[in-house]
Amino acid sequence: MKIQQSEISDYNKKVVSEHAENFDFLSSKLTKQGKDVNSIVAKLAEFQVAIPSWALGAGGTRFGRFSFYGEPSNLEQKIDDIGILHSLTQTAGAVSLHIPWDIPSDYAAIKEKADALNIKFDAVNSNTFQDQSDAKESYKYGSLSNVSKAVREQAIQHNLDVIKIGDKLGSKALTVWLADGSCFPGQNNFQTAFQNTQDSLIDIYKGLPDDWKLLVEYKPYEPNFYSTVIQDWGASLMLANGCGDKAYTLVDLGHHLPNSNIEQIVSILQLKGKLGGFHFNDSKYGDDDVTVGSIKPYALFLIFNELVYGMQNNPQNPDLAWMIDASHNVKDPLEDLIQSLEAIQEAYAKALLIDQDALKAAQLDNDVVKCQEILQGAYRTDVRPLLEKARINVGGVINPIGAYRSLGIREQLIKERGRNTVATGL
Ligand code: PSV
Ligand code: MN
Repeated sequence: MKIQQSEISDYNKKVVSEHAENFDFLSSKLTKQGKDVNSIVAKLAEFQVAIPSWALGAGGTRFGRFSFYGEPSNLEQKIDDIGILHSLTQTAGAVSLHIPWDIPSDYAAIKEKADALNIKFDAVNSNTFQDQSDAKESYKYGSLSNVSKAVREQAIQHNLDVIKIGDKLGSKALTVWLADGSCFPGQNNFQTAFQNTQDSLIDIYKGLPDDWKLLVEYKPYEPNFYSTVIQDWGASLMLANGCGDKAYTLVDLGHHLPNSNIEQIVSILQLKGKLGGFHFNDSKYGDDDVTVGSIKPYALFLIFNELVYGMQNNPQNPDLAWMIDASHNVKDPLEDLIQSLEAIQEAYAKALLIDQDALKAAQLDNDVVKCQEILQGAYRTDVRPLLEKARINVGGVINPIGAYRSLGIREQLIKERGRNTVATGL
């Protein structure tokens, strides 16, 4: 199904007067503070976040999975779902594929569909954390780090195949996340596992087209519970540096031990020109993968403060691959993704409100109280009218969740696809 532009404008007509009132009030307040409202709105409209092809169905846990009715059951339908998200929000203009879950059967057709919906193919993700039914070797004891050369070769070849698939679609980055590690002390030799991983990544890197990036994701635990080979940003950065200029660290918000200072990590990586990608989600305890901004919105804002600073001051760091990497066991996946997109935009808008010159002056004066006032002044501003304006300007809806419900989109998807469809993914 496809949302018609007329449905969007009809919906907007119903809520535009309330929006206009709120926007005018905020805009005049911000203008008095010396802010360039139009430029903030334009930046919000430009900011696009990739939707992972595995987040369009309901997630699950190791205890069970309760599917959500009308889930997409093939890649075409997944792209349709992202088209719905993009029509409403105008901020979901990309898809990130996970291979082999989402190998296109007809490349030209899938490209044509994505083009028609204005969706680009962002980073492609390899999967060496599950065994495939036709695989010769098993990843039970690791993939790129495995003590067996045959297993490592199979995993390297899989990554090279993923690059080929992405290349046909216009992707420009490969994201590697390894589940490799150990569950018990003594199970692995840390040095051997790390060196094997570095050597394997170098082999993959050799097959990377010139205009591609290799993004190395880290994670401290799970599914291995004693150690992971790429446990943190330091390990990822060492491996990226060991590969070369086109390799970068990828930060996933959920891949840190509780209370890690993620804003400091992204800041220093940008200073070194080595932050390549970003996976958004939120968590309370571990890699919980819940809706972005649902638990720690202030932490997300502080991270965006550093990202905005880096985008403005670190030309040595390339543009980032932004992606939502969340899962939702009890919500409509599309509604959940809309909430995540909104939370990302909100944190970005608030970070754009920070007066960076005033903050720098307060830092130079060691005026700690003023520094906090500047940050929290921006954080406490209700920026939603700016997001609404950004969406209106580029053909989106004022209130995406409101429109999704009033247009009865899930009901239409159930009618088209049936109740018992199940999406590929975890
Ligand atoms: C692993 O937890 C991860 O964050 C990686 O990005 C994977 O590719 C993704 O989740 C999906 O399993
Ligand atoms: Mn991730």
